[in-house]
Amino acid sequence: MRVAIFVKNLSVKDKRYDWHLVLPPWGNLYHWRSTDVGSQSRIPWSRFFDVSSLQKYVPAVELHDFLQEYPGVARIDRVYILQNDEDMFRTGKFEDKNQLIDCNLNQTPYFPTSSNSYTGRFWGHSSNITAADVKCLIFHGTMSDLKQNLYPDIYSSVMFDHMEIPLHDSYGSKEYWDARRSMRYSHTLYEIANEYRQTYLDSNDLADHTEQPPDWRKERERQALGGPYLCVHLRRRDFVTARRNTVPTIKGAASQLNEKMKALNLSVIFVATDAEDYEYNELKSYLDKYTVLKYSPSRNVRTLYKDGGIAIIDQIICSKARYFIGTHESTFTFRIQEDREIMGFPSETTFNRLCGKKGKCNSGGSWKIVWR
Ligand SMILES: Nc1nc2c(ncn2[C@@H]2O[C@H](COP(=O)(O)OP(=O)(O)O)[C@@H](O)[C@H]2O)c(=O)[nH]1
Ligand SMILES: [Mg+2]
Repeated sequence: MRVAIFVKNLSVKDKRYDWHLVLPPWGNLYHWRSTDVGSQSRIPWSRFFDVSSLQKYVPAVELHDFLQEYPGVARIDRVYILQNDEDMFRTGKFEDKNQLIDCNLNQTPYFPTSSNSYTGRFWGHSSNITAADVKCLIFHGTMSDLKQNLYPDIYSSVMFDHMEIPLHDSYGSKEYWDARRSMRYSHTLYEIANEYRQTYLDSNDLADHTEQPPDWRKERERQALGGPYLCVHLRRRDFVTARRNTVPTIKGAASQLNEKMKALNLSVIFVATDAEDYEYNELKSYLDKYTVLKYSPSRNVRTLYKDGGIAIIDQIICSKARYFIGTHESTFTFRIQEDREIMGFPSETTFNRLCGKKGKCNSGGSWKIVWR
């Protein structure tokens, strides 16, 4: 999101250069555990997202298209490895900083080669990408402050590593939401989710008022109803230990769901979760008054779309539920809430979360969409 906005601003504000955002492939995420779906690296952006929709927001190309521009081995003119200023984190005194230092090359994933260039993993493309120069940059500031490092008259391609370090210029602004609305999932993932909704949840976009115009730029404020089911995002695994105070036990989650279902007059619960099977079965056993469902992908879908695609299908299904309950401070939950905001669900059906052991908590805040 931050990078899309950054490059979009460059391309709008400075027409002398034909700025493009290069979308590197996905891969090797900590959460992707399946070992029976083939390789989960070098997955092109278009497997998960609708690149042509994003291109209506920012000039963007996939890495494989970028590589086409280079006969033989591609050479990135400069790589910046962004680093936090440890002193600021120690003292708590934060100020803008943009300080170039020589890297300790033993501690970076890039290595000088004999031919005056650097090699490295480069998203699994180590054999056809090199860098002319690698520098470390101690940085504190917002995305737009990075502009001073581009030197477009000298460099035609610049890569930033650790781009999580710069802050949003305006999180939650109209600009943010424009970029977010342009980031749609791939058509096939919507189709798979829609087929599941129709077959198991009696849900479709027409009946649920969850249609999206083909072009996000033509999208207007509207009101969604959602399919006749509640979706819960039940985040487990690392959250169970790392956030023990805000994450409920399975039994606690079930009792909160039982209560909610009574109030909502629904009979179907869709569960999106990274839980182990035994946890899911335990949850189900406490909810026997209701139909409890989980998306189980076919072998074919798993092999093609892998753990990342399955996660997106879960998110799409949850985004179209009549009522949603998420997990506190899970970004997976946040993205579902954003999609629901875009479709126009009433806030009270979106900004809900499971409470921790005490069973009572506030909603966890609501990031409402901004249209104008
Ligand atoms: N299929 C599926 N995967 C999930 C679910 N919850 C978490 N995951 C996986 O775990 C990852 C969680 O990482 P992230 O998106 O950073 O969210 P956070 O860690 O919950 O803040 C997701 O990207 C998925 O790969 C879920 O409900 N369904
Ligand atoms: Mg995470």
